Amino acid sequence: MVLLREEISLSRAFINYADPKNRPAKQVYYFSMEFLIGKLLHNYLINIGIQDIVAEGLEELNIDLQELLAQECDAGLGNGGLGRLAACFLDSMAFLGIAGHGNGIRYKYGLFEQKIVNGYQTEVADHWLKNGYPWEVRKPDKSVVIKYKGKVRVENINDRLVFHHENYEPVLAVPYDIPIVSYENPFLVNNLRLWSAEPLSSELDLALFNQGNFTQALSNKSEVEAISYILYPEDSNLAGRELRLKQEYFFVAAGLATIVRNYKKNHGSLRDFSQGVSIHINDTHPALCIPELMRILIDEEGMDWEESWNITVDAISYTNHTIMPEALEKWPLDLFRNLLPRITMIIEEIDRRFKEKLLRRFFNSEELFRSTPIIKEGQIYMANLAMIGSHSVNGVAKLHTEILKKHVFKDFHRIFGYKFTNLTNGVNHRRFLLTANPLLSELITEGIGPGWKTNAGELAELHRFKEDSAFLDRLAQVKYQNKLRLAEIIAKGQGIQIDPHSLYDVHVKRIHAYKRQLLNVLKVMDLYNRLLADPGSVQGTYTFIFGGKAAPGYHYAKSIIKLIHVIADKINQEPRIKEQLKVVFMENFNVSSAERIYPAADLSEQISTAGKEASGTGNMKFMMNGALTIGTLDGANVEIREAVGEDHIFIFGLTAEEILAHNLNRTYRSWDEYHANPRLENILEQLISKQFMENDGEFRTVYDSLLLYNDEFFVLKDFAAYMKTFGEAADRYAAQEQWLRSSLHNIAESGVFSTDRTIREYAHQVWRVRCRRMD
Ligand code: 26W
Repeated sequence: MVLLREEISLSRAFINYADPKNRPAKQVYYFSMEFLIGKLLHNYLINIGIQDIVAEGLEELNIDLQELLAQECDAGLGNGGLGRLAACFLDSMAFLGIAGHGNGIRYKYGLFEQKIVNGYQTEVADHWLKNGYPWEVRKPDKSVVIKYKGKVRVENINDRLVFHHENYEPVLAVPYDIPIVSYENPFLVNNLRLWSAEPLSSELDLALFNQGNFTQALSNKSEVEAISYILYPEDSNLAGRELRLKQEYFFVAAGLATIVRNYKKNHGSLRDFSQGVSIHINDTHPALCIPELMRILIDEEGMDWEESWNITVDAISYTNHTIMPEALEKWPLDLFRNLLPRITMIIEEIDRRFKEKLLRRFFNSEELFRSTPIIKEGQIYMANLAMIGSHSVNGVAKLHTEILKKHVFKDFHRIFGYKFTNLTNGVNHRRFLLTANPLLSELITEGIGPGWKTNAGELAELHRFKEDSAFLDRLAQVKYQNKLRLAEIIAKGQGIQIDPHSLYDVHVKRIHAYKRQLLNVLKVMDLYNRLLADPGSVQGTYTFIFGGKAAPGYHYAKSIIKLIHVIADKINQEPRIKEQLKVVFMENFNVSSAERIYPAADLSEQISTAGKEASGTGNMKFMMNGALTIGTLDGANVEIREAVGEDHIFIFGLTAEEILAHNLNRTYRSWDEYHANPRLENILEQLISKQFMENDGEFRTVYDSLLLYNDEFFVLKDFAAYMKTFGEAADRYAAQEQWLRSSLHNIAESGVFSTDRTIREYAHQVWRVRCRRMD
């Protein structure tokens, strides 16, 4: 602690950085196109340790802290898992005393707000800055000029090629800084720097205005501002648009310019750059860090290629977050060359040198030449660039990393085997447990003391209470209170009464075919059919809670949302079963609503097609809040099962290997499943029947995806196993004490899924930086 205070004051005085003992700590920069930070005030109060004092003070003024907290807007500068992970990482870096900073884009409009109209998703722009944002500080003096388009003129000066970028279109990148406050260490404040695009000079526009060229003046301005206008809402689909590429270069070039400027100020030269700086690229969206750093080192610093390349590779590390082929970024070479002429030259040279080396080492391996180059058939493959230009590549869960090594990047694994590591994701347990679930946090602290807040591994001490029925009772009480709170929110928001004694079966995440919300819907339909046919056939009461946004252009996902609503209406209004089943769709699922939903869940739905979900992090948030998981052997579910043991999780379905084998040998025929299971046959016919669905034919595409197009995501194949396992979960829930024991067991084992653990691993294995706390 004292050390940190000293460092802060040191940085203000004159320091001789040549003296190794005065070297500032290694800086880590986390480049991400998305930071889904949610609200910050509560987080700040808890981290600084003043929540109670502030609450008391406000009370004297007749202000309720909770009401005040609700006023803050939810900063939704991200789509889902990748963006939320980045936000959790910032928090853990600050907590661990790493000088780690975020670098991203200050989108004027964040992720759209979802409004449900007659069961359909509609999108409303998220104007989160409309009342100003209290946590940001604009730093105009730290602005950077970004250069697009134009031409590169090459000159030979004393046998050295010198590159001049001319006639470019300049854009001003203006930074806004948001403080990231460390938990229980107010002296350590890291920075999230978000860049906003502005026209370079307002006089320029004024000149055009004065010439009477109003539209052009305005269009220049809006063309420039468009760069930081909106977050692309596709969560796993490539939108190959020029604007997105502009965005990617924008925050990369602005961020690197600042980093290099600071480094030079402190160290003079860039020779040891990679010893003082780590640059992490969150998926391939910031992969232009590689050619941009090369450009700076070569064109601006006059270094030669080899030295620049060594520094670049040594400084940069890359995380892959998806294996979905449609999410792997590629760009047309022509588009690239036109927008970023010098960067394209550098990528071409990286590619040429890479191929040359490949030829020397693997001269007779054709597959390698086919799969690994950066430029192929007129396209630039960003993952290949990231793989070649960084010293470390990691997947986000064990299974995911294995799939990368064995399949997606199999050929790269042959070449760069030493670069691959696995770093399983985590979540910030201080946000998703300590802050989001105060009742459970109090109970835990009463039981095992407060140490778990700074060392999540200590949650394991909760095992002591597994035979303590008084403690289990209190755990049940806490869950009940949280369920009651959610029931009130639902009653108020949508007028649906749900029973807080029912099993809350929760499926919240982005809506996507591979995440298989449809499988869950088929389950609900089956329970409904069975109950109607034979009222005694299903025991227990259930509330099925769905939530999540569909990408605006993703029609299939949007039909799933509508389908959930149609089923909900049918079930919630059916007098014969409405006491036993309820279906709710939570509108506009975001970080803030997530914080209310996880604490109230009993059963966590993690049912993606095995091999498709890189990790998942919702699964971890549910677990920490005492929900049991029903899921496939996919992503981090595999590791959750390892942690809790198979008795405390409900696993079903095909494995990733089995799915792979089916796809390879074409052995799956969805019609077989349909014919083999009369219940399934019935449900599928209901999907397209007039008497069940008000709009005839509306769900024909869903039906066709399952039968005509052979069910790409194995929904029908896994249906029977899912129903059986759901039945087991329901039985366990009926045996309350057993359920509670499993719930406690899940909480106790969740410590390993704190991002404090994940970030320690990144620090040691990837960034080679010390954590100043507990290292
Ligand atoms: C080019 C469009 C695009 C946009 C976003 C492609 C891909 C993405 C992300 C990589 C998608 C994403 O958020 N992936 C999720 O990352 C989480 C954090 O690692 C994982 O937990 C999820 O399993 C993974 O789907």
